[in-house]
Amino acid sequence: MIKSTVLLAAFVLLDATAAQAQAINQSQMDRLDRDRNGAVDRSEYQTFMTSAFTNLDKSKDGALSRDEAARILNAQQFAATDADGDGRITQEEFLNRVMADFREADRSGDGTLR
Ligand SMILES: [Ca+2]
Ligand SMILES: [Ca+2]
Ligand SMILES: [Ca+2]
Repeated sequence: MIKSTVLLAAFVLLDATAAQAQAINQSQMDRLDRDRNGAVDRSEYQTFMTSAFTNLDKSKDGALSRDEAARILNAQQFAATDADGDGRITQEEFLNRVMADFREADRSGDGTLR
């Protein structure tokens, strides 16, 4: 199904159980699919990721430090997501990255994951 590291990590973050860390299962897809039409569209995905960002930003300064991001990103992923290289991941940088993941996962290019 979805092979995105960041997406998987966000689920881990929100659910924090070993079993859920292994794979994205159907119930997790259902949590993303808010209107229950059987597909996850861009806005549903973005809503989910925005709340994941908010949960990660413990200091509430609008950006993720390396420590805050450590639960979902390794050093390499952090560097790839921190587009301007200032050592902080802003919400914009985070969403740019995860929406790129969405486009990659959306092989059919119809704007939904199903
Ligand atoms: Ca939907
Ligand atoms: Ca922060
Ligand atoms: Ca940055």
